[in-house]
Amino acid sequence: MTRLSSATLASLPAAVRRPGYDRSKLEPGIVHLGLGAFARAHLCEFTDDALEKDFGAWGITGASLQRPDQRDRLKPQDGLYTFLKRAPAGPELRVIGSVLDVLVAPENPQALVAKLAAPETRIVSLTVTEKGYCHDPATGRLKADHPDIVHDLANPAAPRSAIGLIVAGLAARKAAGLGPFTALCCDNLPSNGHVLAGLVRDFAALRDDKLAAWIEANGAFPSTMVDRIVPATTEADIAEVASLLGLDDAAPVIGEPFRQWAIEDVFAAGRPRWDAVGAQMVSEVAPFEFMKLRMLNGAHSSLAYLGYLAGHETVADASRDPVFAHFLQGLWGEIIPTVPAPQGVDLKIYARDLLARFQNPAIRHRTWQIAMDGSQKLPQRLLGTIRERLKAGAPIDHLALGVAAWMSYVTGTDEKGAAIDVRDPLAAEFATRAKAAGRDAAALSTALFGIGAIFGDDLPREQRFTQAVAGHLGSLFQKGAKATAAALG
Ligand code: CS2
Repeated sequence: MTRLSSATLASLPAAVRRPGYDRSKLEPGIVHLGLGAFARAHLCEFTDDALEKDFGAWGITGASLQRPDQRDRLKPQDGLYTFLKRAPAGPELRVIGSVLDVLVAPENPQALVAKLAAPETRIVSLTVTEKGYCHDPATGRLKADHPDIVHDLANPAAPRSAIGLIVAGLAARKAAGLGPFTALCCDNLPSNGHVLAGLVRDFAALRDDKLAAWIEANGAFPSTMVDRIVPATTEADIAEVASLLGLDDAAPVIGEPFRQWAIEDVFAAGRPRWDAVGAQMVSEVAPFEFMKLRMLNGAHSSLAYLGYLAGHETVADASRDPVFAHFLQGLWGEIIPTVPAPQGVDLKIYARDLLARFQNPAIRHRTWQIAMDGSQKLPQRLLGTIRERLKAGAPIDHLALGVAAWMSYVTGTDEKGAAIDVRDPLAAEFATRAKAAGRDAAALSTALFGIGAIFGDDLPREQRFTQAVAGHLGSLFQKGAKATAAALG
């Protein structure tokens, strides 16, 4: 079958939406670090919409920080790819045109730094996942001993971390007498703009105090809240898109219809009209972040660990299981009092809508995918909420079960005794601690609470918390995830 590309765009079936602007006139303005499925289903779609509404020089140059696959798939398609929106009523297709080019950082880091330093680059956005920030998840501060940071300090002109690249780009702009670009963090971190600004500042200060001061005075790091459920694309998705398009597309992305983007409107050198196509430009992102990280991601992670242990392959399967649907209600009951509602939002309705999104049977989001990198996710998804509930003397049973399920999961053995493929930067550390503790809930929970990068030094001293988690973990080992969740009532 013929491949999707600029040349074949005209042969798409009429029902497939395509870029509503003259793509041959599109000039680059954004560099996106970490051009994975999420960015292509979120920022790139918003940008495609904004270009259609108000055309400008906002084409995207993607950069892969690790592997060449994305570039190899997208180049032959001139950057074009399909977004398959899976609504419960049936699929909708559109071809997105906002990505102009893809660079692969490890192949030529200097070329990427040059692109970051180019006068036309006005925004550098990022989706590099939580672990891509080389920070300590419990404190949000740079890990100066992280291997990538050590490498980048020794090789400032050929960095491999997102932080090293941003600082190299800003340093080159300063040297050339240019202003900075806006660094736009689109990862699920709390106060993500402030966290990124702090990491960039810390790294720059390790290189050169004057550079750090220039960034401090001139840089722009808006915080954002991003939301869309985007499961990894499968071979079956690729085959389905080909049959619907009548063309081969090696790089489609799949997502739910819902999307949300709240952005702090502090840009150094302009931005696309994302506000004209549904993004919310706000003066304070924090309420949106708390709502989304605690209610959506906190529930997602808890359900992923419990669901995986109980044998559910997807979030839709787990959340359609009445025991876990009931668990989610209890969990949201504990989370909601810690969330300041963004203006005009009813958090009970938000929770009701979340359940419907999780239960969307057309989205096959694997519990295993969400279970990944728990060490980087737990602090902002569950542990902040738990700290506040402890301080208020409020119940934490459901939240503690989420943490206990994570502990059971990272032992690497499921309820049937089968091995779990635990993916986490701290996976080796978990394995060592789990091996020493065996299936002794008290010993295992104590061993895992000792990982300060996750729990800080305060939570291991909170007995109400540690006992609740150890109790749940014992029950998970003895009775399994479903019976333990059911027993919460
Ligand atoms: C998920 C998120 O993989 C995960 O950890 O919780 O990717 C989630 O689907 C998105 O944040 C939704 O916006």
